[in-house]
Amino acid sequence: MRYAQIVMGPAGSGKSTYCTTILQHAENMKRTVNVINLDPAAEYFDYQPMADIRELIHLDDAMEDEDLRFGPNGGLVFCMEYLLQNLDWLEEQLGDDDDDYTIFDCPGQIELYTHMTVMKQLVDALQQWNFRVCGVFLIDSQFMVDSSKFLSGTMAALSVMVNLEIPHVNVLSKIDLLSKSAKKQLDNYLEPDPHNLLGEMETGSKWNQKYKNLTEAIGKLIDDYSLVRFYPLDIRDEENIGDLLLTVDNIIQFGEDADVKVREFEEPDEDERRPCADDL
Ligand SMILES: Nc1nc2c(ncn2[C@@H]2O[C@H](COP(=O)(O)OP(=O)(O)OP(=O)(O)O)[C@@H](O)[C@H]2O)c(=O)[nH]1
Ligand SMILES: [Mg+2]
Repeated sequence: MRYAQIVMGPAGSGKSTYCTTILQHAENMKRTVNVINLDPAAEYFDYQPMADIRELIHLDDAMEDEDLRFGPNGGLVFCMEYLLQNLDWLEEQLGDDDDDYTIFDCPGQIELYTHMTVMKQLVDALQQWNFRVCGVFLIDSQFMVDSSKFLSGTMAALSVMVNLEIPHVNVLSKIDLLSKSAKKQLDNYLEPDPHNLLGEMETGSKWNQKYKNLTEAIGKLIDDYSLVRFYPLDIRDEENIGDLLLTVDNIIQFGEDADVKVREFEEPDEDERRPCADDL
């Protein structure tokens, strides 16, 4: 069995930083994790990628081509479709190790995940190559500290979950940037009670008053089916990073199939044996 995380989220939500953070944490634990950059428009990231889509196609190739002349958004979609047409490239980059663990740093274009089929096709290919895949969807926690934004973030996460149909973890990134009061407010949303949240919204805008019933129905749906949960991530907190990695590992059952490692050691010779209480 092989293991993979697909790291998704809106532009600038912290995907590449998450990959670097998990990679460093794994290295500290003497664990081998690889990161593959799948963002054809990436300009900067801190990790050393095992493979980089820009060697196959770069966003500029799609934008500067005389025949294609894509803008940045269409160009990005084109690049991802190009990747799907050249999956043998990715398969070769991944090699044929067993029990390997790969993190895919994906582009920040939300429609790739919410309703297009590109990522779903990528996931299908990975599954065919024997990967157990977990989706990791990042949302910047700074946008999640009021009820209406929380609900819209939840709906975005939900549409990704429904579109990809894989085990899924939602992460609230950049917790270190929140003020003390914002952090407190965020606590209300980590184990959200939609009724409380909706109570907060009632005094809101005209829009909220008009669509109160709709919002209430959405909140109830999310609550009734326990559909969406968020894990906060503070990249300065090693314990927090370890807990999140453990959550994802459990979801993809990483390590469950591994053989038990038995360390062989020799019994010390009689004369080398240290005296113990029984000898006295
Ligand atoms: N303080 C802080 N800054 C962060 C964190 N995560 C990301 N950032 C910053 O937010 C910016 C965007 O982070 P990236 O990791 O590049 O985000 P991304 O989702 O990969 O962005 P795109 O690939 O452009 O969509 C960078 O300036 C990061 O340094 C975090 O947890 N804490
Ligand atoms: Mg990035």
